[in-house]
Amino acid sequence: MRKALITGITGQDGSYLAEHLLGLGYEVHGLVRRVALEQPDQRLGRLTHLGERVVLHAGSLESYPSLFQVLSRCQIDECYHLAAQSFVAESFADGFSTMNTNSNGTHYLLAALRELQPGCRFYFAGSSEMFGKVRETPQVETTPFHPRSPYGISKVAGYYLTLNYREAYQMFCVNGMLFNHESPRRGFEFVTRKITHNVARIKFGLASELRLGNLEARRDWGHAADYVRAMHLMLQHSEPDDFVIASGETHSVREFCELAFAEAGLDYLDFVKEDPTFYRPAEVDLLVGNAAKAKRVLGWQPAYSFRELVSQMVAHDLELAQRGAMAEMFL
Ligand code: NAP
Ligand code: F7E
Repeated sequence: MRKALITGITGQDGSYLAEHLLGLGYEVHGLVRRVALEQPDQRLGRLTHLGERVVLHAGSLESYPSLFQVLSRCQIDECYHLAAQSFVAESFADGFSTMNTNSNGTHYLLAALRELQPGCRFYFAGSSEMFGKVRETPQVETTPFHPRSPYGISKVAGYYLTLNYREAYQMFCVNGMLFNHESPRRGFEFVTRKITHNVARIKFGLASELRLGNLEARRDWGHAADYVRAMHLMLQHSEPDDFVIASGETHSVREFCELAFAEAGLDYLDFVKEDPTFYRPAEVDLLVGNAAKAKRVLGWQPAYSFRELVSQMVAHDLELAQRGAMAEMFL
């Protein structure tokens, strides 16, 4: 039985990836912060439905010894490194801890793997935020980087660390260059879930308006369930390489609002207010990726359309609201 370790297993992607790997017959291990084991009800919510099927290990990305210990205990074939401070806006508020977790954390993990399990295949969760102020459209694997936030910079560092361990130590290290991907399990601070959550609140009379930042920013939004399949395919390829994963479509935040409110029979113009509080010091205006390489080399294909994604997220949040599960929506 193949064994995989997922860092960031409690997050959106970690939960979908764990499900996918279990379905493929893997033994799935997850690295979590100690506090997650102490407060499972609050912090392991996205894994509840998997019950005892995943083995959790306490460890911290900030501590090389803790990663070393976990990897000493558990022999693995594949390591999916998804843990990160992933909220771009927060990285402007605290760039130092974002850099520390995302860049140094990646370095610690790679160094521990090199020491203990150099044959293990390694996936790094790179991001379209590395392209930032884009130099060409659509963005592909060779598009130059121009990150616009500490988050983007930390991911560029992780990308080059991953590449360096591949080139210097001949380890099977892969960079996924994933564009935005969402789902009903998305964190509430990200714009898509902030919108669908508030559509439901407004529909049920629990809120009267939605304050957002830049409505004209454009993103390439796909579904997380599709994107975790690509992560797995990357580690099955005959050689380590880097791959863009994207839908190939771009939509503005305004369009997302229009569609999400319409799903609930509402007009977004009646509720959405633009609020400079949510503007970023430096914005990424436009992202759209071309995943032709992943489709050609890995045979990857997404199943969800943009409309299906929005519709599923709104339906989920309306159901939560309808069931009176508002407490869960505030988690
Ligand atoms: P997410 O929902 O925010 O999950 C982040 C995960 O990282 C959580 O499990 C979190 O654990 C863990 N984590 C954060 N700080 C940590 C620390 N200091 N030590 C240990 N664990 C820590 O993110 P996601 O959307 O699933 O994204 C997964 C990865 O893909 C991230 O690296 C993200 O940067 C990258 N990415 C995401 C997208 C996207 O659109 N979703 C696109 C490109 C790249 P807690 O539960 O304990 O906080
Ligand atoms: O913002 C604009 C905001 O926070 C999207 C992460 O998963 O994808 C994600 O990063 C856009 C930006 O995601 C609000 O200014 C307007 O232009 O949902 P977001 P993100 O910054 O694109 C990448 C690929 C990752 O790697 C990251 O980990 O929406 N926007 N008004 C807003 N954004 C938020 N959050 N809140 C607003 O009120």
